[in-house]
Amino acid sequence: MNLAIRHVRITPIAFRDPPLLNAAGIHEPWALRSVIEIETACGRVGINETYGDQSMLEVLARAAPALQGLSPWDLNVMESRVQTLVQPASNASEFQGEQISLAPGTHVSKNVAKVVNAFEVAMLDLQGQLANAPVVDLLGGAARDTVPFSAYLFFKYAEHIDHPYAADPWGEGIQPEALVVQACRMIEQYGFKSIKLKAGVFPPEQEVAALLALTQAFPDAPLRIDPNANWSVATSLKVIEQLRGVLEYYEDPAPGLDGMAAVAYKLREMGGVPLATNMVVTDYKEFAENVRLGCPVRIVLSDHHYWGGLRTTQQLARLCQTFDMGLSMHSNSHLGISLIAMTHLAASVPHLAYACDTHYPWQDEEVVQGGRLKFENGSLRVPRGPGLGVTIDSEALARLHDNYLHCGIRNRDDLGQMRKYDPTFTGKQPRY
Ligand code: GKR
Ligand code: MG
Repeated sequence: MNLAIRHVRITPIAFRDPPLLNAAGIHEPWALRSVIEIETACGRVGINETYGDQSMLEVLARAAPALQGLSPWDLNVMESRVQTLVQPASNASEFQGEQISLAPGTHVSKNVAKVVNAFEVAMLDLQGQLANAPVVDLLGGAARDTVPFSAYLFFKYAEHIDHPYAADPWGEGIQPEALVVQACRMIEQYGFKSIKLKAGVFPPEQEVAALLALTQAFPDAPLRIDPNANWSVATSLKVIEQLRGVLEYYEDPAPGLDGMAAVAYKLREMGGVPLATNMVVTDYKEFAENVRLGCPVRIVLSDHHYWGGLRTTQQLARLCQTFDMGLSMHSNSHLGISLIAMTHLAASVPHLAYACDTHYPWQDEEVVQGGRLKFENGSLRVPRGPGLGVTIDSEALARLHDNYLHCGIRNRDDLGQMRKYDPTFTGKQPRY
């Protein structure tokens, strides 16, 4: 069997995404991803899913030759070749575009990590097929058979301003009662046990009211709120005063590690809730800085798509354990290949103690054979088949690629989309 890698296919796709509101603006009607297929000379194919913005597609194309001739087992060689081909340019600007970055998926300095992940997961999928073992076993075996996810609620409009297709079934979600209805619907459909509210959109009083309504409706559900750093330190402290005893963790209230530290030090005096982040501890350098400051952030919301893959996220878990910090998972709009990779990874990390984020309920399309993945009681069962345990539905891939070709979007732009609704919207942070 000739296992040398011969072809790398990178297919950009677009799928319907509802008008979800956040600190940067609003989701566009189409979310972008890319599907990676790595094929060996003997015809085996390993797959993965990652970001689909133009800059990511360019960097993936630049790095693809790194895989030529490698065996699926050559992860370390792949990583060093990718490093050589994709070093971030020293004069590269911090963020691409003017909007605030809600996840470091757009951060130039994450290019190497993002590409290593893109190839690593597909190579692990190949390894699993060859060893006839699920990816979770290649990662040391399952610490749990099912992985819990949380109900990820958003303030939202009923329809996109550009009306590219029929309105989604979730309706408008602005007032606290509507958020409770949204939670009921999501929990009924998926069985989630924890709830996260994406905030930083409306005046904090309105968002606090929504959270209090949720805690009344679901008194046993662990709750989180995430304004994506759109609150000042003073506002963050005022909000937590009103949410005393309500939150499981407080996610990215204030901007920057300094802002988070200022909030954390005050919270400690109040014997308070831990801070979690996917914005200020996003790589090992930032992890070290957090430690130097005495760990103001107590929970890292990891994401293998920009941390550099499944194995490095396992190492991150060890570090978190060493410093007595918690670990969970962040998400962006995604489909089933990403979800299943998250599931294998989360199952392999004994230290993971919180339900992971997922945007999955907000999507209704799929690219894997068999269609939408099924949650049981808010959790996904870790597949026991070889590799990732999912394969590509080639008709669906062609359809989603056709969406990409026709949707007219090439980079995620929540700010630009929001300006269609409100031309004066600045997206300046922190807004409140
Ligand atoms: O999808 O609008 C969104 C989220 O705000 C996303 O971009 C964030 O990266 O979910 C993310 C978070 O937890 O910050
Ligand atoms: Mg977050």
